[in-house]
Amino acid sequence: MMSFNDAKGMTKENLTLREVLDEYGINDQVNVGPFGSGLINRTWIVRSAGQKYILQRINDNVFKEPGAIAFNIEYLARYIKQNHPEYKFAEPLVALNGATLVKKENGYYRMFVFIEASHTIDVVETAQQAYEAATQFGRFTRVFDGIAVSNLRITIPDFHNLSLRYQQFIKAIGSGNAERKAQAATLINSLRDHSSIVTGYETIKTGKNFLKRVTHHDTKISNVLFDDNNKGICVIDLDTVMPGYFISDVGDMMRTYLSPVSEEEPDFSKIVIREDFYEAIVNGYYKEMKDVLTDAEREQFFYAGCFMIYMQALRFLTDYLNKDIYYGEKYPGHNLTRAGNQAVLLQRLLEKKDRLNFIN
Ligand code: GN1
Ligand code: MG
Repeated sequence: MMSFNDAKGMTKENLTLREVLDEYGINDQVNVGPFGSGLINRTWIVRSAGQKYILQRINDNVFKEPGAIAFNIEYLARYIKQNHPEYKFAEPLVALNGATLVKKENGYYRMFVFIEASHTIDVVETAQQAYEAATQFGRFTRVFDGIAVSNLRITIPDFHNLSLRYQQFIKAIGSGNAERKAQAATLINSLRDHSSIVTGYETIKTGKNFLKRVTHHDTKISNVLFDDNNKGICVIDLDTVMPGYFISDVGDMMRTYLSPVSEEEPDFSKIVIREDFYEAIVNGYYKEMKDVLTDAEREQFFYAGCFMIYMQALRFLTDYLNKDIYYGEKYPGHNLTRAGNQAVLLQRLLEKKDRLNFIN
């Protein structure tokens, strides 16, 4: 935790944070420390005058148009105030200049009031947590069901376009680093062998009852706030909210809740599918969304998991072949391990297809 009470000896980064806080009218004594485990944006917790805030810098290599994020959040906030005022919507604070984004030399910042008596978790330990999270993400899409979804801006073009992710993977095999290609040869072949998941996506999305909805696109457990009784409060991290298919949200829950270990686990023998957690995702999501989804969508519930896990495996492996330009690495071969982990997760899920594909 860094104290910002004396400008002397402060790093350039901390001086910038200090300036950002000034733009929100926070000039008191503050303490600032790093927060959370996201891979893309930087996040800090700020303590000032008995109040806690979350401060974030948006990665504008990834989000090339941060204004689109602000537009979407403000658009959604207006809709929710009119139509579901009871819904807890995690809105950013308005800075003194009237905007929800503060631009500095090194990027865009925004800030939230920290919701008291809330916490996040990094690993799903109980089926009940999976149920709570699935309810929250289902509710999020449901409360926006009446909105003109095409008015939302695209914050990352082709973010969950599996066809494009597959093409990028094939391209990386062609142009990527030779040594890394050799290292990854087995995994490359195994992912190529599953390309029918891409064909599946191309077929289902052309169906007229497969709809674009307000989609979160990052439904990992750390994006749900829980209260002290471990009930879900709301969802956070709304940067990737844009029009999308429900398979993105349900699939990313399967990707991140079904196994007791995350994408970071190098011991793949620990990757297993917890069937009761699958059921919890179904029950939580359907509590909110069962009557909203069309028959055509409900038929793809199981496919959602394959879609997202496969896409994440492709993205990690593509990044490994491209020398970690997107995700970075904390140790040599990190993205290869992550990709291998996701490929095993996909395999484990597919093995359970007959047992899990029971709901519609
Ligand atoms: C990134 O930044 P973070 O951790 O919320 C990524 C997701 C991936 C995830 C994998 C904008 O999310 O799509 O699923 O890493 N977000 C972006 O951990 O690329
Ligand atoms: Mg995110």
